Amino acid sequence: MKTKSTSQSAFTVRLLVASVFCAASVVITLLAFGTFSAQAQLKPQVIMQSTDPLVPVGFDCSRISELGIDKQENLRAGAIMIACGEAQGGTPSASSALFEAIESALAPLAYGATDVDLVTGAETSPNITQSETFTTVNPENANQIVVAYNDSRGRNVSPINISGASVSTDGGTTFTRVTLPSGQGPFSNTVGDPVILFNGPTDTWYTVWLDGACGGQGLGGYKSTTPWVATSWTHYNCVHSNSQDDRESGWANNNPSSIFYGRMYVSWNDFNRGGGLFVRFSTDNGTTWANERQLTTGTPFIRNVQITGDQTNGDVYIAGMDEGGGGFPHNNINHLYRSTDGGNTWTHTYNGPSFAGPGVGASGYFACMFTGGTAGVFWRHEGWGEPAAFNGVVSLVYAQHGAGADAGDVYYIRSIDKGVTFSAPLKLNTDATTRPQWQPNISVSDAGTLLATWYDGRESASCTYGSTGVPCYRMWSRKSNDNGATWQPDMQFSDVVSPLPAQPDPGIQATYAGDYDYGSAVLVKHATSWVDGRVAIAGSSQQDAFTDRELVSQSPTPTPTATVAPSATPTATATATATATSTPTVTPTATATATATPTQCVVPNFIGVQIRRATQTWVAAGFNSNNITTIGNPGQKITSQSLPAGSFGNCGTTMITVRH
Ligand SMILES: [Ca+2]
Ligand SMILES: [Ca+2]
Ligand SMILES: [Ca+2]
Repeated sequence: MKTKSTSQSAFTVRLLVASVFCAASVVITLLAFGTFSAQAQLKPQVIMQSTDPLVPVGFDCSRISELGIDKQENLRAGAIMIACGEAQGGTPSASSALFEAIESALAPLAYGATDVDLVTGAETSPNITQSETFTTVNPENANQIVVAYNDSRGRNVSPINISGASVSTDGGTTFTRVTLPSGQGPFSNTVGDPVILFNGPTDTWYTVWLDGACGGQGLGGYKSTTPWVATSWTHYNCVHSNSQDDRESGWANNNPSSIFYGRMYVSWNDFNRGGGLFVRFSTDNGTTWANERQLTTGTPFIRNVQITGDQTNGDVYIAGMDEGGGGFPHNNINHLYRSTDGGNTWTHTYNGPSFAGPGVGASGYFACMFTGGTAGVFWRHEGWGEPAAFNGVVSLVYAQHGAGADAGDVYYIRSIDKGVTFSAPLKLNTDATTRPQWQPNISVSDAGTLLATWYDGRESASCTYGSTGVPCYRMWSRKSNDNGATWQPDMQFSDVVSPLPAQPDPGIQATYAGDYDYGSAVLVKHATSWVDGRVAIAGSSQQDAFTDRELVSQSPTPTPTATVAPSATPTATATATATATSTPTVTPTATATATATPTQCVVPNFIGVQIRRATQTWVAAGFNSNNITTIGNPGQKITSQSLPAGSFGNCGTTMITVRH
């Protein structure tokens, strides 16, 4: 309670200040009044006083461009932009407080199961914003899932804490937001930008955040072997100490048969070094992080989009994006960097073609997907997606501007030569509308299935910031059962069409709705999370992080089958909620083969068989020796297989993964 009242009074002060200084969240004093134009008179030149832990006293606002503060996507940079008068904080919807219930359509048996709200426990306005997710499943126990996200619950506590996590121990059916007795999360003195990794050799979960204890805005965080126990999280040695790190990502090698087993990688942009793209890795299960490599100079600026790796061979990939100087409109270029030696050396393998970035306008550097909110535009998004890699095949999803007034479509490109050349882009959303699709993520399972998921406005005609009465978007997905060679139809993933949430926290950038969602997968399931506006507070739609999962074995067809998790309300087909959109159809890529009558083989039993005998068992059943992946050491016995014994599959193309 003490924390709560402190927080509320701090917010009251802030409101008063904001009314004088136009959304500044700190007390500011102007220097050199004479140099300001009439329009800029309210913008401070130097921050003389600050009660905000995110805004350093003495910060020279004229250094914003030099330090790339305007290009950084983290919440501290956002607070400095607000304090310098270059951006605004959030506000609730200005729309009527009349609450209109969102009509929640019955969840069709499309992709996924029942959505889960990750934000359990009380929410206290205005610090109620949760979004920007990173989801990791324990590869050794798929019942354990941890989602890390930005959580403004502790925006006004001391030390600050804008980082959150929710944990499931029942395979994703339920989640609990990890909360200390104080009412805050366990990640004190961190300011978001979530990464959550599982380190196999030590069975330890590592969060990586922008960490105040690592030089002010460096990289570090907390670790735990029992992530559902809030008090179990302890601070570990910093990944990198710095004051201007931004937009980190992470990946862990969890293949016990790899010579790089247990290695963890963290990539980021360092704005004290020109915005260059860097990567560090730990060879001792997170004890030390001394190995650093520089991938770009920062000229041109290449955003660290996300890092991933190939669990079959240990190769590591970083997707980057050249954002063409930002603003709107602007062009993007996808880049890819690869290491085949455990992070020691890196190759710039791909410099793609230029394409138009998604959005409808910009607030400063960042393009946004919608109009509305205090900045005039909302939901900043540059087109960032996520890479995935398996068996030497590299997948990448991203968003680009659609035709005419269509603010965004999501695309998939595929490389079969470890990221050197890519296929022609495949538009994943097959709708015939001009509605926006944006902010995609993708994961590959250890069985070679891919799940791409994105925000999709095809089921609405318009979106209104914060309005509970205007359904706006739903998560849609598309699955590939053959590592991206062919794709199943695009279908709904989340269960309702969500309103466009507001961002009511005045200490967080007004245009913020989460900058990314990192999906991931293990042998048996894909898991991914998103920001959802279906839960209203004080009559306004606001941001909650939600999650769902798709079983690798789940039938991708809308017809219920025995492999679909039982549902209390099975509906017939995905067309149950369809409006005028076209019926989803399978869109095979040019590489798809069209064998009319494929030869069928019977999947053998692997359970109890030694890893070293796996390939010969597979080949003896008639399958292709190239299409089996083993996880484990040669002498270990197999305990699980991605396809059930006795099932049928095409002898030439069926892929299987078996693990100890
Ligand atoms: Ca579109
Ligand atoms: Ca769902
Ligand atoms: Ca919330």
